[in-house]
Amino acid sequence: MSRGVFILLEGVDRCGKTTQVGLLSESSVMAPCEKMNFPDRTTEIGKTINSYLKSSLDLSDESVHLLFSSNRWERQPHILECLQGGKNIVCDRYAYSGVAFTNSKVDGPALDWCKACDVGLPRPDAILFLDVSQSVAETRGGFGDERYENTTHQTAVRKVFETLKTEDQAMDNAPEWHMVDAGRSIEEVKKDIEEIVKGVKERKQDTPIGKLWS
Ligand code: Z5A
Repeated sequence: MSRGVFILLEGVDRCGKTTQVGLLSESSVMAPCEKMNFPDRTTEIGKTINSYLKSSLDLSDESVHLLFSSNRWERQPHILECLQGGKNIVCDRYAYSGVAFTNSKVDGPALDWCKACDVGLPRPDAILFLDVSQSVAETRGGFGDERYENTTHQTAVRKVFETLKTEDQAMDNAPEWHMVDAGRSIEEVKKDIEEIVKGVKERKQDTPIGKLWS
């Protein structure tokens, strides 16, 4: 039996990740499929992260970064269990958001420090980066409700994502990166994503599960 594949959707705020993760998880291309998202606000750690994002709790940049990372490590056994059992995973944000949102802060922790906490997590097979201009993202529902949802920070976040892509592309064992134009209609973006995922499955489902950034 082939293992499951691990598809990660990343991007700036309001790029449409949640919408497309939902659609992809219901598509026959990904069946059988488990849908995940980070932060997972349902756990005790996730509840603390939620308070931080809603600005009802203040934490140092390092402290909250470690909580975001820990929130992924607490799901590591389940991720491995799914993949080993032949279940595909589609995930809304992961360690890439973790590094991008922390390292982009003014005087934020160094890139290597940010990455170190997530080294060894299950490695996604592919990152589909939903690319949408900042001006379009800000016209979409709900922008500005939470911490980090401001133009200056989101612009800095984009630059770190670009750096992470460049670093991954220089590594032998890294996820495939695919840039998806997310400024189009929901249906057009969905079709593109499904085509990409078909190819990823063919290339990856008979390879070993990798470890992130190692
Ligand atoms: N964060 C962090 O700091 N460290 C970490 O380790 C991790 C995360 C994992 C919360 O993340 C914050 O946590 C986030 C990063 C930080 N901060 N910011 N910014 P989250 O994932 O829980 O929440 P979010 O980033 O704010 O995601 P979102 O609001 O769910 O946005 P989205 O998933 O990209 O978009 P959406 O919900 O699918 O769509 C937004 C709206 O646009 C909605 O009304 C849709 O109907 C509409 N939409 C979607 N697609 C389209 C298209 N194609 N056309 C037109 N309209 C569309």
